[in-house]
Amino acid sequence: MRLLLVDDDELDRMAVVRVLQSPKLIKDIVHASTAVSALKLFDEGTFDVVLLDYRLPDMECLDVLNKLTQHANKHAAVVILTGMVNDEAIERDCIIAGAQDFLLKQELSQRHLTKALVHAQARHALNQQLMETYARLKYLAENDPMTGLSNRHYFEDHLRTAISRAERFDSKVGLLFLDIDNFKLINDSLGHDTGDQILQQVANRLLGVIREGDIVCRLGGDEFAIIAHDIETETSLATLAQRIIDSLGIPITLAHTEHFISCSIGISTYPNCAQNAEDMLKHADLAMYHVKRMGRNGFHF
Ligand code: GH3
Repeated sequence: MRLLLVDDDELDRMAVVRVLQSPKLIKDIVHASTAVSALKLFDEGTFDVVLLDYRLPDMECLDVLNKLTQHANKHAAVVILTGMVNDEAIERDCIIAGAQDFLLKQELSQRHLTKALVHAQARHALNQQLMETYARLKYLAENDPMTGLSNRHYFEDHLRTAISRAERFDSKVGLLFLDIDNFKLINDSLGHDTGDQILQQVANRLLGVIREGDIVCRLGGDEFAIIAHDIETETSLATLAQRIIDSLGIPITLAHTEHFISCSIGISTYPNCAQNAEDMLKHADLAMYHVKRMGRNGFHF
């Protein structure tokens, strides 16, 4: 175990070192007397546990704790040490901010501290696993596994949120509903695997034409949707639709063979054509079918 011991009081640091004389547990103890030097050491090295004094001269404990626990690529269990009389509110705040334990300096014994460090490390490892599992499940719940785009579930949530935000800020939201033309023929003539690869290429091209912050989703099958935020005029959506048509008009090359595709796009806007997510989707869907009836490869409001 490699430990970063952060305390501005040298005598207190020495007391901890005396308590931790179990050489099997602690491989290395690195000392820091300020928050700034501790954070620098944390940036530069790898630690299993940080033992952090609650009162430091240069930074609030919770701020240091947040920086340690939210560090982009470093993970260590953090245990708070305090010389104050037990304060449950502070203890609770530290645990919520990610500390694994909160220990009173007056109560430190070798057995107590050793046990606390081992438990903190184990709890921290378990939390890491839970967080990774949560992130993986969230990704699977919100994304389409084949294209990596957001899925229908995410799309519906996001569209509702975008409309609420537009209502609050008096702005406009655009929705483009896109269906690839005659995709069944592609599958039937070239096989499902080639169809899948074409869908992946379509996803990449759509990601390549949208503005930063806008969202592309695969609703299912050969249907995609784009949510455009803060649109100024409907003309900007027509420009986006034409950019998509032009981008998908460039042949898709797979295994040295060019495949030609086109798409039909229906467009709706909030608040002009619809007042809620369901009606927006319905309106865009109807507009898309109008394009299909008119001969495909185009867009309609
Ligand atoms: P239209 O222009 O009228 O829309 O004709 P279409 O052939 O595209 O008709 P439709 O949209 O109904 O067909 C969608 C096809 O997409 C049918 C289905 O076999 C295919 N499909 C759905 N999901 C997938 C998938 O995940 N991979 C592949 N390769 N094909 C899929």
